[in-house]
Amino acid sequence: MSAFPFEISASDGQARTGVLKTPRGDIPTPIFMPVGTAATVKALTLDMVRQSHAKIILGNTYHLMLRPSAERVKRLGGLHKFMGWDGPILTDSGGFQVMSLSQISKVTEEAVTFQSHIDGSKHVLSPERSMEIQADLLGSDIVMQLDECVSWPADEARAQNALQLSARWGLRSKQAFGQRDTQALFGIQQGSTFESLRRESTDRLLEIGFDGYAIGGLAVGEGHEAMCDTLEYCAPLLPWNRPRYLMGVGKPIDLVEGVARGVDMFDCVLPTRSGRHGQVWTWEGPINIKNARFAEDDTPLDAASDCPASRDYSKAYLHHLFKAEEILGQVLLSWHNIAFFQALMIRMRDAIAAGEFQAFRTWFHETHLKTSA
Ligand code: PRF
Repeated sequence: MSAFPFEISASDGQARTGVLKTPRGDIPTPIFMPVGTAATVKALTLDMVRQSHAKIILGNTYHLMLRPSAERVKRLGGLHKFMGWDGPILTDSGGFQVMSLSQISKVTEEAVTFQSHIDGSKHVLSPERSMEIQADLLGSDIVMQLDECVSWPADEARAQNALQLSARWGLRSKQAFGQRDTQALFGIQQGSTFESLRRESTDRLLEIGFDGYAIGGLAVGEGHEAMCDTLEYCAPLLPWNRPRYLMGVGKPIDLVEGVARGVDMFDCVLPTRSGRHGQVWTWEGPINIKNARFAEDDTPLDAASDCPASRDYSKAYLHHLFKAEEILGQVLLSWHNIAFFQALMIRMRDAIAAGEFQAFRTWFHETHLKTSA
C-alpha cells in the first residue's frame, strides 16, 4: 500500500485524469510541476506560483546539496519552511544534474563522484546519500531514486549497463528510504529508445515496487518523434494504477502527446527559462516579445486568462520592458508562461473527464502548430 493514494476518475484512450493524494494536498493529474531548482521558481514569488494554479513544485538535490547545503536547509526547518511553500515538493535525485552540469564526474557501482560547478569542490552522491538528502534533510514529499541517464544516441550495450546500474541503485534507494507514511519514493525507468531495454527496466522496477514510476532518459536529444514513438510502448508498460512521471519534459506539444500516451506528471525549466529570454507560450504557439511587430501592439497576451501577467499588461509594454532590459519583463513572462502551462493541463484534465481528449488534441495541433517552427 502506497502512502499516496492515486485515484483515476476518467480515461480516454491511454490518457487519464485523476488525483494523487499527498499529506500536503491533492494533486490533480495530469499535472505540470514548475521547477524550483535552487529553492526558488526563478523570478517568481510563491504567491505568483500559487496563482498560476501550480499544485506541486520541483527541487533539486544537486543544487541544494552544494548551496546552501542540505544540512543547512535541515537546520532551517526543511525545504518547505526554508522557501515558504507548504504544498507538495518533488525532488530529483541528483545524478542527472551531475551529468549535465558538473564538468568532471565519475560513475562507479558505489556512487557518482563529481566536482561542483560552483567552486570545484569534490562530492560523492550514493543512492543512500541521495535518500538522506531528499527524505531526511530537505524533507521532500516525492523522492526520486538515484539513476544513471545516458545521452542520445547511446549504443545498446551502454544503455543496458546504465539501466542495470539504475535498477541496482533503485533497490538501494528503496532499502535506504524504507517504509514511510508521509513521503513517497518513485522509481525511474531507463533504456534509451530500445523497447527490450525499457521492458527489462520496468521488470526490475516492478520487482522492487515503488509508489510511482518515472520515465527517464527521454528528451535527451532524440527529438519529438522518437520520444513519442518510445513513449507509445514504454508508458503502458508501467502499472495503470500508479502515477507516471515523464522527467524533464517539455514543450506544450510534448505535454499533449505525453498525456495522450498515458503520462500523468511533467516538469521542465522551459516556461521559466524561455520567459527570461522573451519567449512567450500561447494557444497559437510560441512568440518572441522582442519582435518589432509587438512594439505598438496594445493587446494583452491572453485577455481570457486569470493570470495578471497574461491579462493586465499589453504586448507593447512587455516588448518595451525587454528592450529596456527591465527585470519586470522577466518576471511577467515567467509568470505568464507558468500560468499558460497550468491552463493547458487544466484543459487537458477537463477534456479527458468529458471524453473529449482526442478532439482537444486535434484542435491543439491545428491552432498551436500554426506558428511553431
Ligand atoms: N533522470 C533523472 N532526472 C532527469 C532525467 C533522468 O533521466 C531527465 C531526462 N529527461 C530529466 N531529469 N533522475
